[in-house]
Amino acid sequence: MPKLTLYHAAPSRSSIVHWMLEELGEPYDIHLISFKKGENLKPEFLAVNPMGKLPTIKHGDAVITEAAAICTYLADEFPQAKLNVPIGNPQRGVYLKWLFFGPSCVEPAVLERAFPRKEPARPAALGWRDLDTVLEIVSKAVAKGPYLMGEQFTAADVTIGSGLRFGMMFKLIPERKEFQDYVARIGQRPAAKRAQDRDKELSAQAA
Ligand SMILES: N[C@@H](CCC(=O)N[C@@H](CS)C(=O)NCC(=O)O)C(=O)O
Repeated sequence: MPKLTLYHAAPSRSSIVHWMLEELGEPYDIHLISFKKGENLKPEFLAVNPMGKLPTIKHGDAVITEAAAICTYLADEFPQAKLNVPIGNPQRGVYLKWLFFGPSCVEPAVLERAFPRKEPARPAALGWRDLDTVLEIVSKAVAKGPYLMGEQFTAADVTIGSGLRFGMMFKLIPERKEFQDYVARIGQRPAAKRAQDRDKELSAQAA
């Protein structure tokens, strides 16, 4: 079986993929990258990911970057973990919508609020419209529960859930009750706890 390697720094967006790998239950290696030492911008790592960004994974000879793409890839590549909604299932479109909604709408809307422009752009010109609209849509989706796709926990919960968790932690997303309940619910999953505990250790070691 091709080897799976996560290029990782804790805590960072690669923690999203760390959790996803724990959910998968497949063997994987962690290759730590120190931002402090600038290892992500050294030639050895830029040869793997020219963006110099984490998360990055290697699966055999394939390099995959972008957290949501990695989670989508892993869920499809290891369907036995039941973290995807497979092609042919009528719910697949909604599942993909949530996987894209994180990096296309939630993250840019949050960062735009955190780092406002001098000249506000027209909401219609922005793919994510505005943060209030985005948060309202996510609130309604997570309030139903238990998961975004209903009873099935999927890769979309790993990406959207991580975004909400980190967003609230850094006070970039308001602590609405429906977000808190959802993040607490998915944070109870054994895989989430394993990834978070290991990340705490890794972060303490790196400090
Ligand atoms: N669009 C990327 C963003 C990845 C990203 O910005 N990662 C940060 C860590 S949280 C990083 O690698 N920063 C290092 C740098 O830009 O030098 C994704 O969603 O995976």
